[in-house]
This record gives sequence, structure tokens and C-alpha cells, in this order.
Amino acid sequence: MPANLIKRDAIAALAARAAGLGQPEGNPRLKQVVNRLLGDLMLAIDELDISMNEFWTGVAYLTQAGKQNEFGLIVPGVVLEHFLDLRLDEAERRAGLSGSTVRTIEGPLYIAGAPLSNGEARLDDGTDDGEVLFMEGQVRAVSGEPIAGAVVDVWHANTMGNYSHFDPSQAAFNLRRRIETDKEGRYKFRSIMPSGYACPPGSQTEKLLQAMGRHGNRPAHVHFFVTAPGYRKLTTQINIDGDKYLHDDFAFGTRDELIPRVERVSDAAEIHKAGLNKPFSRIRFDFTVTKEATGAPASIVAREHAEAA
Ligand code: MBD
Ligand code: FE
Repeated sequence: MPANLIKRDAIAALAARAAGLGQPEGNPRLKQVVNRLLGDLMLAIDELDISMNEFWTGVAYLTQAGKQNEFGLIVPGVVLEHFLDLRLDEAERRAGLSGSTVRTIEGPLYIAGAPLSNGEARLDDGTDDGEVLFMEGQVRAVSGEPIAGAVVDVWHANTMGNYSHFDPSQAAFNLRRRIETDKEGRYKFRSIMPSGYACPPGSQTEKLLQAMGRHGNRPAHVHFFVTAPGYRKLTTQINIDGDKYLHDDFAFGTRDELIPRVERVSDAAEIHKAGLNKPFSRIRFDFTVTKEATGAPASIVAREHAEAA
């Protein structure tokens, strides 16, 4: 079929009617958004001459993605989750907020309610023979003041790149903890070095990426929510330097400020001192959070999370 078969004002009128714009009832914001998205979609169909076969292939794709609970994975894969971060960064900048550790995407694999401990924790349950990783740092305000009683909610993958809960072979909350900072604002943990995540083979997400000539890999990373009363919630990650996908993350989460130095420790005395018998790694990373401010865009995001059983 040729493109541009329908007049633009006819498309606009259809979108407006379908979105209930002429109706007094309903949610005005929802109508506004549906009107815009429908209108843009019909324009795209007409301009690109999207065929019926293409259209219904798309519907089937999304139906299957929904059945497999993959929207949380497709969203970062098509850059939208990163795009939302860029918008929040800019909105904060315009609200005069600055000095925080940079944010990056939450991703779809957070589980609320991880065990809470004071000052330090061990994240791994000892069943994964990965390289030991010690990580520590301080949570501070922009003024430099340490924040005692901040909560560092940390989660990461195992050496297979898999996350507990979503990977039923791991114990509940393996590699997930909440650590409350001590009186000097410090947190520390022992864990294992994660491997990068790969989209499940055969998943709808992977099919889409493949069809676009892309891969579905993330570099190894560790996720954090950092919260403290009176401060804005920070959602971020660190990436493990040297990873093959460090600057080629399918989810667009890597940011230069979030690649701390990884200290590889192989000195026998140091190994012994750490109570280990093989080389390990150490990362120091401090978090800076900004004070909550009236008029600033929300830093706490309403988002559905998988529930621990
Ligand atoms: C992950 O571990 C992740 O952090 C993101 C953003 C997407 C998929 C898997
Ligand atoms: Fe992740």
C-alpha cells in the first residue's frame, strides 16, 4: 500500500474520540496521554505504511512479552529507562539540586525486604565459589557531612549472572541486603564478584534485540538504593571495570562516574589478614545524597516489584 493514505486531521480526530476527549467522565491526564500516543501511533502506521501483518505481529509479540513478564526487561533494552533518568537528571538540575552521586537505572530484578544489618553484612551464602569482593564506603550529604543511619540496599547477580528469587536455585535474598550506615556513615560488605547479566535465551527481549542486530548483555554491576531520612532516594549501580560489556551495556546503564577502581589483592599477607586463602578484590565507593527539597521532582518511584514469597 502507499504511505500517507489518511489526512492528518482525520487521524487527530480519531485519536481524540478514541481517548474519550469529548466525554466529561474519565481521568483527564490518562486521556491526554492516550490521545497523544494513539495519534502518534496512527501517524507512524500511515507514514511507514505498516502492514496488517506487521501490525498483528507486533501485537502478538507484546502479548507474549506480557505473558512472560518481560516489559521490565524490554524497557531498559530499548533505552526508555535510561531516558527517564536523563529527564530526572535535567529536572533536578533545573530545580537547583546538584552534587549527588549520579543515578542509573533500577532494572527489573529488585526484591524489597532484604535482611537488614548494622554497618556491615555478608551478601553471599557461601555456595558460589566466586572471587571474594569486599566493598565499603561512606554515605555523605553534599556538604561532606557523613550520614549515620542511612540504608544501603544492595543487590547483584551471582557468578552466572543470575539474581536470587528470579533464579530459584539460589537461596532467598542471596546477594541482597540492606545495610544501615554506622555513626560515621560507613557501610561495608563481603560478597562475591558478580558476572554480567544476559537476557534469557529465547526470551521476547532477546528476540527483539537480535532482530535489531543487538546483543542482550550487561557488564557486571552492583545495584544500590541509598535512602536516609530527609534526603532524596538515590538509585544507582557500580560497574565492574574491565568487563567486556562495560561500555556496551544493552540496558544503557553504565555511566563514567560509576566505574570505581577494583583493587585486586594477591599479596599473601593481605589474603591471610582477610581470612581467605586466595586472591580477592576490594572496591571503595562513597555515595553522596542530596537533601529533599520542595518543588523537586519525586525521587521515589512508584513501581511494581516482585514480592518475595
Ligand atoms: C539487570 O540485571 C539489570 O540490572 C537490568 C537493568 C536489566 C536486566 C538485568
Ligand atoms: Fe542488574
